[in-house]
Amino acid sequence: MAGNKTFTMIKPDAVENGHIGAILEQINTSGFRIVALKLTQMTKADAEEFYAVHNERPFFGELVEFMTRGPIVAAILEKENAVEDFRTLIGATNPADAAEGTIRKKYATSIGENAVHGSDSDENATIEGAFHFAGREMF
Ligand code: RTP
Ligand code: MG
Repeated sequence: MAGNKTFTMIKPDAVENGHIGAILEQINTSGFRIVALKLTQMTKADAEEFYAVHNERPFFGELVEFMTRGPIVAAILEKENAVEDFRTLIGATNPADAAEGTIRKKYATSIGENAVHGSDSDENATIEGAFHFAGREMF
């Protein structure tokens, strides 16, 4: 079943701009089932751990600042081919390069503040889901 799940966050920019409802609607109508869902805020330590893979990158400090400045919506989603299909649904990291109709094209403001996260592998989907949710919060 791990191959059928992905993990997402609606990032602080999209929450601030009032896009939670529209983004969840697009996720649902695109065939993803919500397995786990909550509004939460990451601490600096949480964000540094979650994004540890990027800790040598020049944008790391900015990324941690951004991801901790307000609440996010964390969710686990289920669908066949979930990881790849969800990354198609959200579009390119930079909204300027994102395809028409994608979530980032519609709601992201910049390469850094790009509205949503999507896991990049089945393995990371499992790790990231477990980072945010206890077993009893997954349905
Ligand atoms: P994500 O992990 O959030 O789904 O995004 P992604 O795979 O498309 O992009 P990734 O390379 O994993 O980068 C993670 C997040 O870091 C921020 N970023 N800022 N200022 C910059 O040049 C820059 N590059 C990346 C973005 O928030 C990106 O989503
Ligand atoms: Mg990534």
